[in-house]
Amino acid sequence: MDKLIITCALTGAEVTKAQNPAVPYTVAEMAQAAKEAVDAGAAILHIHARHDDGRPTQEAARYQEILEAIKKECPDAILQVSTGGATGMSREERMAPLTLNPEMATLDCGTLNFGGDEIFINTENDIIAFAKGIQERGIFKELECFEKGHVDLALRLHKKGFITPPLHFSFVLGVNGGMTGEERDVAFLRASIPDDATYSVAGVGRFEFPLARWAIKDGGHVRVGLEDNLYLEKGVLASSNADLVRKVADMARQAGREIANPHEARKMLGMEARS
Ligand code: KMH
Ligand code: ZN
Repeated sequence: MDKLIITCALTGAEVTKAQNPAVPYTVAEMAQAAKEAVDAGAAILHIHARHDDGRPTQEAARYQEILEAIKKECPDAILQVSTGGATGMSREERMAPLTLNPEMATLDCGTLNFGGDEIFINTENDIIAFAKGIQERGIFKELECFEKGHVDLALRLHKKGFITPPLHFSFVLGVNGGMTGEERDVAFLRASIPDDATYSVAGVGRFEFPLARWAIKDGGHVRVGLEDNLYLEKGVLASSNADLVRKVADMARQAGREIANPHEARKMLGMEARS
């Protein structure tokens, strides 16, 4: 079986230090969390920007500071910027980090309820605009799908030529408003993508490790991190992003799967070499 690609979602836009003091906000905290996560086995870092007080931002200048600081600590890691940002942000605002030409970016493939009154809006035209902005810069995309309709829409836009291969999906399951992260859910999604597509799972909250275990066995890849889950186990807060990465890396090794380094991950995903 292929080696396991671990992505670490370092901070997200929603979780706070009040919930877990290890959630990084500042540039220095992001860089340190990134280094620890990579040392623990992460090949890809999923990056949101926050202000020092924790407010999420998509400002290119802030992303630039973060990307530079992370690159200094982990020059080989694959840096994946979020174009999801936070709910309520405009399309233009969310696209700003693409101007920095990162190696990888998320492409969110549909709208969903996001708890309370929040709606994470990704209309068909939004998705087409994001896909264009990502692809015309030669950025590698990860197709973020929070439920089956998102997979279907991504495949429809692929058929129409708006989303070009290689197709690499991320099944983000367990959001309050999206699909849950039971085994039957991920099996259904996995069976819905083309045979030559790759995928990673990101289980939110209590779904993080059961989904990881499933994907490790199935030959998929895994995302963990404080954006998705604050706990190492029930009632025990993770003391760092690296804690979560280490746990999934140990699970993989115990199951006989080796961990991919960033170089191997690029090859496995079909990422083009960029100068
Ligand atoms: N923060 C969520 C509203 C992504 O990074 O592309 C969206 C999100 C998805 O986290
Ligand atoms: Zn995200």
